[in-house]
Amino acid sequence: MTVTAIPHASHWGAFDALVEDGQVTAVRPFAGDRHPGTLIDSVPDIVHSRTRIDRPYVRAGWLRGERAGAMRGGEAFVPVSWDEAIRLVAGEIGRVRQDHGNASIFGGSYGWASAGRFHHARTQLHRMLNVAGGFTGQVTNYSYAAGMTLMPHIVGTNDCIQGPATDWPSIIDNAKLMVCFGGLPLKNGEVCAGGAGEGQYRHWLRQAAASGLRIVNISPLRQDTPDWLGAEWLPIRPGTDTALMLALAHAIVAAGREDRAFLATHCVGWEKLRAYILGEADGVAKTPAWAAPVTGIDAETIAGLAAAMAANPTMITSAWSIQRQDWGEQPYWMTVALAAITGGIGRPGTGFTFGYGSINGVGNPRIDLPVPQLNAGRNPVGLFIPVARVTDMLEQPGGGCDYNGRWITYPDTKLIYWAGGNPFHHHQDLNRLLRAWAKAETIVVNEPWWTTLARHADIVLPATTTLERNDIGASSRDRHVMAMKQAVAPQGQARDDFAIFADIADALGVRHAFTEQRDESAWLRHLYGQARAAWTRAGIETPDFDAFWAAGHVEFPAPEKPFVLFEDFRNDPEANPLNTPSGKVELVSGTIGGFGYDDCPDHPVWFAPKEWLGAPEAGRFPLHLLSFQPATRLHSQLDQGRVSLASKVAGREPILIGPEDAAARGLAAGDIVRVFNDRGACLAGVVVSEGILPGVVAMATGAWMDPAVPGEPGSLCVHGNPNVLTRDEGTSRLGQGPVAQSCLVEIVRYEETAPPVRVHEPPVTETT
Ligand SMILES: Nc1nc2c(c(=O)[nH]1)N[C@H]1C(S)=C(S)[C@@H](COP(=O)(O)OP(=O)(O)OC[C@H]3O[C@@H](n4cnc5c(=O)[nH]c(N)nc54)[C@H](O)[C@@H]3O)O[C@H]1N2
Ligand SMILES: Nc1nc2c(c(=O)[nH]1)N[C@H]1C(S)=C(S)[C@@H](COP(=O)(O)OP(=O)(O)OC[C@H]3O[C@@H](n4cnc5c(=O)[nH]c(N)nc54)[C@H](O)[C@@H]3O)O[C@H]1N2
Ligand SMILES: [Mo]
Repeated sequence: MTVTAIPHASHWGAFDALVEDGQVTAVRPFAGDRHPGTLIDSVPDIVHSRTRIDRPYVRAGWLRGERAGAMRGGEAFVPVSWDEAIRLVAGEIGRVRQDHGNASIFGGSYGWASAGRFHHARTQLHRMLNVAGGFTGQVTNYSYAAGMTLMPHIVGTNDCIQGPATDWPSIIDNAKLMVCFGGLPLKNGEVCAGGAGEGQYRHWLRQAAASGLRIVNISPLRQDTPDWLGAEWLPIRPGTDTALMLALAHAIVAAGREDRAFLATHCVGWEKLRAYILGEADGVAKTPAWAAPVTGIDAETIAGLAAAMAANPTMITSAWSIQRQDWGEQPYWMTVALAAITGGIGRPGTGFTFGYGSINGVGNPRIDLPVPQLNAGRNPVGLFIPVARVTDMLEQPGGGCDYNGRWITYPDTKLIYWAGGNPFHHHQDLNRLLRAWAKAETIVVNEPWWTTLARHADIVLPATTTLERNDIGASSRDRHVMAMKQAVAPQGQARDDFAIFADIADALGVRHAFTEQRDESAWLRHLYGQARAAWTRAGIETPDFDAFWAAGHVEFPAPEKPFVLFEDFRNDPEANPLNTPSGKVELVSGTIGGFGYDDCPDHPVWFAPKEWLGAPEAGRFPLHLLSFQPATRLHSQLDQGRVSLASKVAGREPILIGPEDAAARGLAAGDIVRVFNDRGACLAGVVVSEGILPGVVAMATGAWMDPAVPGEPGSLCVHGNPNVLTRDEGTSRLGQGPVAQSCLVEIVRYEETAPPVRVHEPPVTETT
């Protein structure tokens, strides 16, 4: 049998798909990737899989007219033809916009979808709904909502989170110390949104290890830095980073080592923040001795680290995780303040950047060039909710929330359309979401797989995977633009999201507005051509589309000199002010103070989280649950692939627990446990680890939620999705970000016979 190698790319790396007899049988890492990851090994399993949706389906009860009020998830699905499915979906969009207005269509559809800049499901959905009159959308993201809402007020930009960061060569050449809140976990470098050509993160961590840079891993988990990095581990109680940062600041100020010149010339509000740190404002000096019982780190260690930070060029980085918790704005604001106090901002290799350890490509040297991008068009409705307020929106039509200085009124949602995201993975308190989900009359989902989301839809439309279509992969953090060539025919009756939406648009009379009369091939040329024009303007020579497609990729040249964030501002703050009201770093923000939010005042403060190990409820639920990013998949994607399946313990999602906490509960490695709190319960498989702070347990996100009784809120998730346990609340009225990491639980051995995990099998379907 002949084997053909087809170049392709994904969020988890670039590869050649090896195709035999119409099947992807294996993958081979992209030859240009010096540090390929292992998640690509799951690709053949997900393309050809029992979990694929073979044809369009409709929920049986929906066909009988059981709509608003129906609890989804437990009923059989009835197969329908594509023509019928398109007619039903277009009919519902038409009916809802006519009877209730376009704002009653919720099309936020948050999620990563697949790599590829044209067939990006969420963008395609937004384009279709926009030409159909608009929809209620979502702003910010689950990754760093609190941070991205805060930073423009503080430093005038989000570049320190999502833009070009002070690069690794600059850190390695100039910093002597790197202080990492949330560590630099190797696992998170396995992915890069949009499709990267190289595992850059692994490369730069190796370079940092070889350079002798002193790295401090401040995290409840030792594994948040790989052993070979030689980092020091400071185990911290979850949710207390702000207290530690305040104490570091106190020790530096008490020693008279703060960078007074920088604080005077480049910052506003230092006096007020200083008074708070010293306790002049509230009578509580934020000393290392004060922070010790809060953080679990002894005062001497804190003072020692503060002295090292004052004496050495220091890069401070905070993982995105530390703001996905109660008052998540505070640790981020305090990170900036600490970098201002140590004076490193805008100097080579020092200062701060968020998320060096959060995703592949942060700090990867790259000339700032645009990548091909599909435009979603303009939303005539213009209504949005902060991304994580989706359950609130469904629960309280006409209600609303504060968000970043404005009031957001929730619409009366009748129709939900999701393509390219998985709220039954990503959202917190999934039992509450399941109840609120019943408010909708119709829920439409495009999905390649029978995910927990697809199982909770009314109309399910089978989408192709990237291997079944042509696309262009690219990320703003990588120097490659990758051809993603079709490797196999669409599986079953699956269709591209673009084709599905083109037909829905057709039924609504707006086909040309949606397609602009281009097919896939014309779109790829068009998007590449637009980006190439920008590259040419920037003086970068690149091949034309045909040459790019034939070669399989384009690689941009590396920049000639290291990039330093805020360098121009540092050198001349008058000539290069920040885009803040003062033009400076706002240690105190008059704008935020003006909002009058008691949960996000005008300067960084320590607030005890609502759920943490220092709280009284810690009696009933004495363990802090971290639900971090999975090493073996991307969120819920690839869960049915070999890499994720191999990591399960007794078929369940693993939970890390320390030896003392395990012994206290009579637990051993390999046991199945019930993890629970008042919000829900799931099963998990025990992994005993020395490298976890006592009182803390950790489970990755993304195991497909598998309720023992589908459709019943509160039913035990037999597979191990931690979001049946997490709390659904905003970080504060400023950012309204999710707070998944602030979560207490208890664990007991599961004594009964554990029900089988069924979510990786198709649900019950009726025959026509
Ligand atoms: N407890 C807890 N929860 C968390 C987090 C946490 O740390 N803890 N992290 C949060 C974060 S940071 C994020 S970003 C979110 C991630 O949440 P999501 O981005 O929603 O997670 P994914 O599993 O990537 O979901 C993408 C969905 O798109 C589908 N899909 C893929 N390709 C296509 C396609 O071509 N067409 C269509 N129609 N569908 C496609 C996939 O099958 C999958 O169901 O999770 C959040 N949730
Ligand atoms: N392999 C893989 N990589 C991924 C993803 C994936 O799904 N799979 N998802 C990607 C996405 S969308 C995102 S947003 C990023 C997220 O990037 P991050 O948010 O940085 O990732 P997490 O793994 O949630 O958290 C990093 C570490 O922070 C630690 N931590 C948690 N709470 C605290 C705390 O209160 N204090 C301190 N000091 N440490 C704490 C945890 O031990 C955890 O391992 O990851 C990306 N990378
Ligand atoms: Mo994320």
